[in-house]
Amino acid sequence: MAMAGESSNNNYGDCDGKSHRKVGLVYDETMCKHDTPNGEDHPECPDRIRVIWEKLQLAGVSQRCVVFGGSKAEDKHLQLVHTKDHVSVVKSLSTKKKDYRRNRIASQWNSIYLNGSSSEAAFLAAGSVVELAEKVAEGELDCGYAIVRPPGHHAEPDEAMGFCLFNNVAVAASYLLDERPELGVKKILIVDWDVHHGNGTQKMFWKDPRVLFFSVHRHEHGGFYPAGDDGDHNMVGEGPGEGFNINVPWEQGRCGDADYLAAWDHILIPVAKEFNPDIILLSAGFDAAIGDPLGGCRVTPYGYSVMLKKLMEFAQGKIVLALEGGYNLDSIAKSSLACVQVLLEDKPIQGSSEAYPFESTWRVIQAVRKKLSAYWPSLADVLSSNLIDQKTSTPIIVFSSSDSETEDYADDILDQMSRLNIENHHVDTVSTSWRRDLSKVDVWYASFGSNMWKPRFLCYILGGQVEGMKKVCVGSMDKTPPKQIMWESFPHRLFFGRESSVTWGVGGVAFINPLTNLNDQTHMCLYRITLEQFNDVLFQENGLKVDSDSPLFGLDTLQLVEKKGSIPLASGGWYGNIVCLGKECDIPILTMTCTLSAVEKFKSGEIPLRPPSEAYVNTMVRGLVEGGRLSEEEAKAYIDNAASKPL
Ligand code: Q9C
Ligand code: ZN
Repeated sequence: MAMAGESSNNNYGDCDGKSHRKVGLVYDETMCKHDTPNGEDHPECPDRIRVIWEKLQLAGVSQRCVVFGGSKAEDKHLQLVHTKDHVSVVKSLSTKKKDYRRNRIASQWNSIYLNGSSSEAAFLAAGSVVELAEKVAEGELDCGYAIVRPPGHHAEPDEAMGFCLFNNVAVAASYLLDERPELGVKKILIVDWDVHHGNGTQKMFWKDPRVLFFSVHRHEHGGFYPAGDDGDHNMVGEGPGEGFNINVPWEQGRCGDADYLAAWDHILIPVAKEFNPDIILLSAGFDAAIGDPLGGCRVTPYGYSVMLKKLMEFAQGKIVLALEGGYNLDSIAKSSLACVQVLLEDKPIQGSSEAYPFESTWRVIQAVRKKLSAYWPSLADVLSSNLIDQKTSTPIIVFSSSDSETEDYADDILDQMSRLNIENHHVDTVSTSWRRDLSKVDVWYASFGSNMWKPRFLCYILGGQVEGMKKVCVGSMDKTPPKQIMWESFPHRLFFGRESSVTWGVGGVAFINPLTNLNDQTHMCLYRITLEQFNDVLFQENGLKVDSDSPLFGLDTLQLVEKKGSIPLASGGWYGNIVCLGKECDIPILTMTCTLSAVEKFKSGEIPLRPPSEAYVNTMVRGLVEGGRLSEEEAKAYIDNAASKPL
């Protein structure tokens, strides 16, 4: 454990001959004990904080800071933003003797794993940010960086989410405002530059004008994690908090320094001047960093250093960074070092950025300014056309990530299935009557292709379009998101066949052999949806309208498939074979693949096997990595293996 005494130097401005600010760092090895229960790899891994700490030590900067070990948050402080229930559920995790009890709790939350040390780490993470914020607010320190995990900004009042158990930054903000009025902190600016939207923090201060929450995140019209509308720029807060919530939702990935700095210069900095915060808390995730496996953005250490420098102009430089996400170990270590050098006011970090923001970036910035100008006069001016003409255009997308492997067949199917009355847009009582029955039955839809990537699958439910897709999905009639998501492996052979598809261009698409083989293992992401939604997925996979007056797969067929294992569908097509892989919680697990006779043709060479295109591989790898199933390396090897073995 790092102890305060480890700080080799408490005499600021003389020992090393340079004057610098009094910077606090929190690092505590105990927070490394929070890990997956079964030793599986996960992007939010213990090494994240270790590599940051080691980098700061090797660079000789931690020795110039005041270092603290973590301290545990008090229940009553956690309860300033969380429910009593949530605090006690997290506390109880450590006393559970069996992993399965914790697994059950974890499975009720979105993207959470738990082990026997998760609770301790969560209390330490929150408590450490509280302690550091207190010391900065008191003036004992000028600023600081809490290198903590688990992260916090997705955690909501009553639930853990997105690798986060307690909302560390929100707890610290409420602590200063509600528990330490004598410190005079009346206005707090929370900046969240993690690549994901800080949904939890937003919710906690939604009606609170004392906290200005600013989040810049990859949003993709609600397709990027955490999916939905919460991160939209129209979400400005409510009641007395109206105007004190600012979202800058990127429409695309690949955003880098130029995009982020444009958001700083044209939104955050002018608003911060007007708001004039007493202290800044920074939800410092580094998953928008170049090289991050989840973020897909391109911020450099230099970019982070400039963003931070600009924030240090406010609140007399009182700023507290708390680590949130960031999953490329090298990127987060370098970005963290750049930030601590800025906190220490060392000489500016060297670097350069790409020249211009994306066209979509200017569009987003203009929309945010327009919406927020009602509350912040400094945003009212229209940006000059000279400025917004400076842009990088987005390359034309030449493939679609639609998983519709039947797409080239779609025209044939449309003919065959004219009985589905696909041109008819009206929804009458006949066409919806089957929906009522099927909406009451749950199934697991098991995906092994690009649908493993959740945002891509969600397009079939919520409607919309994610990176790489040519067309917008209409979504299901019932837009309830999957009730549960889980990963499992099945003893089936994954393989790739066909010359090309409209979706992915040249290269094969994924199938599994409907027959089991205990030597094989296919990773699948299971989405718990209704049978009605499953039909809407089938319709969309087959290029059909969702307002059909009969289901493709009804209760009778469900019964049949549970008995027989697999049945071909009337739709024909490449994915017209529904296979039942078993049951989970007494709910049937269904997937779609080719028929057995097609497998025979693949075996004989009558239909050629083909490796998948790069774009298709990337989407599958992304699904496996973001889902926490495999590391990037493992995912690539897994796909590569399936694509290169003979059948
Ligand atoms: N199929 C932070 O960066 N992805 N959290 C889950 C599920 C969750 C990220 C994908 C990403 C959470 C703090
Ligand atoms: Zn994140």
